[in-house]
Amino acid sequence: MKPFRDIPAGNLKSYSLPDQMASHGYVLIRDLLPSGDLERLLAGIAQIVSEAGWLIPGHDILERVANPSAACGDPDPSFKRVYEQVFSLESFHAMAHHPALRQVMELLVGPRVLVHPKSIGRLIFPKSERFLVHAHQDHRGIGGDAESFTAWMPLHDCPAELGPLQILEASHRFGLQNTGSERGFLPVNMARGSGWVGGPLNAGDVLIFHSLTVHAATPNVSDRVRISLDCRFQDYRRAINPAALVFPGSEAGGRSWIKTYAGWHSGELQYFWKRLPLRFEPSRLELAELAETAEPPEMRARYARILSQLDSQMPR
Ligand SMILES: O=C(O)CCC(=O)C(=O)O
Repeated sequence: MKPFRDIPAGNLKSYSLPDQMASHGYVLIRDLLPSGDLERLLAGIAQIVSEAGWLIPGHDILERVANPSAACGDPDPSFKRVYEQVFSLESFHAMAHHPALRQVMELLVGPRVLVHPKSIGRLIFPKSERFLVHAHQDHRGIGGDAESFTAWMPLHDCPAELGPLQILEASHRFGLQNTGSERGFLPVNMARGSGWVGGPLNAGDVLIFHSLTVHAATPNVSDRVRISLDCRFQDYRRAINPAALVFPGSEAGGRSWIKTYAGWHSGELQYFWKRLPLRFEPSRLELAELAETAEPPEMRARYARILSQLDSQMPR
């Protein structure tokens, strides 16, 4: 496989990120995030997974040596219980707002940056094929305007054996590609693009890709849990899917922003998107219609949840 093209963070000014993105569907910026900031978040997450029994005792928890008998992943209930704790960390959400990342996003989308508030933490057990994220395009799940971007960052060095992400270069030029499967994954050999690129991604590196760029995780064949974050960004004048701001899968009593924020020290990053003039796609009117007409019935219930959470969060 061809190695990633990369840009050293110190040399950003020599490149046009929009041009690089338009040509290749991704940009990899090396050494963008300071190791101390990543390590603080890694320590917080490692503490949670260690207390859950996911790590072999007797090692430095930052080394994340996995306890194979605890192996789990989404949607296992044992995984979800631990993930809720990670998702509630103030430092977890703060990473998407890191000034270095914001600066790069401004170079890419302009000054009106919208950070999608639901960053995703990947806690990937080794040798657990069933949790491998296969080839897909984020736009299929994220919706809204296709001109949105994912930033993927490991919180520790991620050599090939830990299962870093790989990218199908220039695949964003082919629009939404046929998946042929319910789960939205693309058969690797049929996905269109100009060849897969990959390689080690280290702490501090940030891999940013277009919402239509095909990408896939590689298997974690090490003995350690891989911990990474993926965060999404766009220009806030472009449409956003309201599902990105609420918890469409959560029935009453499930995950909520109130619960997420319960232990936070600062209000600065809470509900930050309410201050922005957002345009929703689907609109509230369309959501109301979808809540009546969408098929199957579970989708109607989902749209109804999105609308009711949106209305209580951002009354009209
Ligand atoms: O980190 C992973 O395993 C998958 C990440 C991914 O698919 C994404 O960031 O969209």
